[in-house]
Amino acid sequence: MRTPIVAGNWKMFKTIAEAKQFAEAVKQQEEVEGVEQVVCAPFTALPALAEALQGTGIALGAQNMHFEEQGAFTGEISPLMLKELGVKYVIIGHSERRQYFHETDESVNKKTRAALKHGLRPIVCVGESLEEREAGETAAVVGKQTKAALAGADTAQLADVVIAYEPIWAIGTGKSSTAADANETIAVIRRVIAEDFGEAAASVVRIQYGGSVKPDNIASFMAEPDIDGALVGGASLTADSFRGLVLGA
Ligand code: G2H
Repeated sequence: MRTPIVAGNWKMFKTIAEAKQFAEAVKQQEEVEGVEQVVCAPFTALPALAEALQGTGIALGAQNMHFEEQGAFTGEISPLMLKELGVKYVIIGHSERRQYFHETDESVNKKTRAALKHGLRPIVCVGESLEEREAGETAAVVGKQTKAALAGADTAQLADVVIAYEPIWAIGTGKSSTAADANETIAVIRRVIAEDFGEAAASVVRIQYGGSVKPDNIASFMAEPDIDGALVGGASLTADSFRGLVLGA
């Protein structure tokens, strides 16, 4: 059995003060069991959140990291720095990073392996563009991205890997994939993992859907057999909406 996982991706939203307000609001809510909850916050808010989220059951996540432990990489943050803050998850290769910051399958692979090496759980993002979808290339594109991201990983580490399938055309657009379509692509991802790492390892990898997930549509995705959770941007920004997502998961 794979534990469902709901992860908020705050993107470049929330100052430290705003992040603390979110945590305070979460503390007023009753805890929800049976769903793993993660908030992936901007680097600047992580130290304050590490403290403020204590006792809430919400784990801390980052949105990116460099693959080296240290070095002359101006503006970058290393896995060791995230570990020191108590970060448990790190989003790797979100489509916005691939599109605006030139991340490639190669850098995604280096970061994924670095995260695993340092005991951080990567949330590896894959997904096709509208053009690729219309050309019937969805399975080939996400299959290639998945294989590239996980190349060289140890089979034993796969239980710590989360994949987020986010069709690019569904991100922040209000257009979500149908649950059945998302499940079909996610099943392809699981099959591709099984090809490289075996059925047993593939069966423990959690695969999320992402792209305009909201409290009122998350249940339809979670009802699908291969969808194990959601990576959520806009609808993860308030404590009420985040709770709605968790209750629906
Ligand atoms: C996709 C998603 C979060 P949103 O980027 O990763 O954002 O839920 O706003 O579409």
